[in-house]
Amino acid sequence: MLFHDSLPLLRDRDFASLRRRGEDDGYLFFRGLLPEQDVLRVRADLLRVVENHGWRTPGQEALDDRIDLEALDRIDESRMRTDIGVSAEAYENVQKLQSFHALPHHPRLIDLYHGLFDDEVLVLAMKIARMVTAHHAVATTPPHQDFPHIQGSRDTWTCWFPLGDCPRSMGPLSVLRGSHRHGYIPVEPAPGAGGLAVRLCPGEEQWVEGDFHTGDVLTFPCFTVHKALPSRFRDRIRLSLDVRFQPASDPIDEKSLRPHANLDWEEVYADWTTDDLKYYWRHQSPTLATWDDKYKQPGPRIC
Ligand SMILES: O=C(O)CCC(=O)C(=O)O
Repeated sequence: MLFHDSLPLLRDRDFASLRRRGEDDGYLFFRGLLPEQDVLRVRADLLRVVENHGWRTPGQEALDDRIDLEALDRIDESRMRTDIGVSAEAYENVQKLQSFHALPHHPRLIDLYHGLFDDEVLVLAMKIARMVTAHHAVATTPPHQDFPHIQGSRDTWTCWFPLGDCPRSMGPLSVLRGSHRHGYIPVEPAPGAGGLAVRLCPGEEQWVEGDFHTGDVLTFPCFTVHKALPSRFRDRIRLSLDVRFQPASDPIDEKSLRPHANLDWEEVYADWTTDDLKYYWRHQSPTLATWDDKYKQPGPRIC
């Protein structure tokens, strides 16, 4: 089944219908929500990091996602961020990019979540870039829910978008339609980002997918089961962002206010040219939630 485009409803500012569709399907997909140039600027910045680490040919066209897999594959697993797809050092350099942190605050995204929540929006400070490669230690993201990993508000929505065209052959996300209605689903260990997979029951097969173009956005609540499709290309890097949004009045886990790397915020901010987004969440005085490890413990599922 292919994604249903909800951009016409957003253009009509019909948030009641968008909320209803989100409740029915467990996802919303928007064709061309973000301006291409804004997305491609971040793509170029990430590819520059990839180039600086020697995994591209120097002088390669700025937006070209082909990589030197042989060079990347020489990196020992212990130095890899296998949940991301490149080395920990490269990922730290991405986490320091102002453009990467700024894009999720795009007015079109804030407007969308403001309408969905009918509340002030809190963008979780922990923002994630995936730089998925065919490195030998990297596995395709398994079917999972975000709630065990993020916790905090049960009204958190994940926003996933590729930094460039990402047809199904390149391994974008796919969602299990209606799966959010089950609430929390017990997990088991699995290879791939997050290290946990939900236990699916026979018949839970309504996977929805699509070819993404630059600017397309997929969003879903934190109980929707989703996974990545496998990439057919060993010599290309799949670049995407996943960022979370919640009503500002809801509690948030403290981890979501930290960088998604072994860095503190001052290290992240070291080369930023403006201050407006530094510690922005402090102005919203978020309430802290209590983390519960039980959601990450493997458990049985009765089908
Ligand atoms: O991009 C991926 O492969 C994983 C992203 C994901 O699972 C998420 O956004 O929750």
